[in-house]
Amino acid sequence: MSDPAPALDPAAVAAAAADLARARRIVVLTGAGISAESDIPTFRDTMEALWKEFDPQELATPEAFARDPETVTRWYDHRRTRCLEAEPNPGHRALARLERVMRERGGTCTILTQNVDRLHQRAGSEDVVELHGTIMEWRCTETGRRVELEPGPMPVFPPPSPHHPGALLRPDVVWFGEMLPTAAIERAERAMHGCDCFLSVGTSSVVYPAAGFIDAALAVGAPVVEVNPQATAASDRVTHRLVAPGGVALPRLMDEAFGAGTGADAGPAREDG
Ligand code: BV8
Repeated sequence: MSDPAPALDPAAVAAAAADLARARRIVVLTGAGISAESDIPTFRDTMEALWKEFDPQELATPEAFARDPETVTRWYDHRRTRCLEAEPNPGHRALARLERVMRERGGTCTILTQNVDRLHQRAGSEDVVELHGTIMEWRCTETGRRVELEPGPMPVFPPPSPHHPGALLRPDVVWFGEMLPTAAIERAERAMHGCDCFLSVGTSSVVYPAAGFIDAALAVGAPVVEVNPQATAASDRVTHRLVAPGGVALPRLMDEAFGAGTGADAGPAREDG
């Protein structure tokens, strides 16, 4: 178990909040850490008992799926049902509020998420780019057609595709070694135009091209706020570090930037917020 995060530094919160309050084109990169408080294990957490002997990076590849489609689809369906049982946490809700506050101010807040759990959307965020796809949709390996899934566990593994004889269903995620969806990259690049404040929340900042957006923000002179209880591969380059869980730091940051009560669950932001 990692050490408890130190208390949130008020000066760091104030400095980050000042940049956030001035911004009108906010981009937020999120990783598995923002869903940790929704009880969804991160990639670096020890895998749960059933899967502890598997390395996620080994399973999240086309090669693993080709070699052992049963094991890979069982792992993804297990994660899918975990995601369905999970609830958005105050960190997700604070980012949904941030999008609403920006809209009220004539600005934008775009989330570039590496996560596949759809908790941002369930928290109310609308401007979300799923860089690595979603575990909630699966597609035919032959036709690419997506299928609606039942909420409960799949009845058979690997699941046969209803769209093509002999084809299987695979999760609609981006595996290591696969290109990110062109539409997602294009949307992310459009969001980065004029970015004037970048948040990086709950990511170890080691997976590319997603982690590259941190340096893209720095390259256009946008302040970068990192929210993470641990140091990351980008910590020495960011502008502000809030060393705390996202569910603690993000509501605090929202309150500081836009007025108390705009944190995670408040109602419409106050005019002077
Ligand atoms: C690509 C979806 C072009 C699936 C994921 C060799 C061959 C091929 C490619 C490469 C190669 N070498 C490098 C690459 C590129 C590779 C890559 O970056 N590898 C890394 C490992 C070096 N990238 C790719 O392959 C990408 N495609 O490059 O295409 C190409 C094509 C062919 C050949 C060359 C190039 C595709 C990458 C996407 C992979 N799919 N997910 C699934 O979910 O199963 S990645 C997956 O892992 C996640 O989406 C995420 O991106 C990554 C895990 O990272 P994090 O989200 O950061 O999570 P992590 O557990 O690491 O960290 C959690 C953090 O949270 C920690 O910092 C922790 O402190 C913090 N935290 C914990 N609790 C909290 C918290 N923070 C806040 N609050 C808390 N409470």
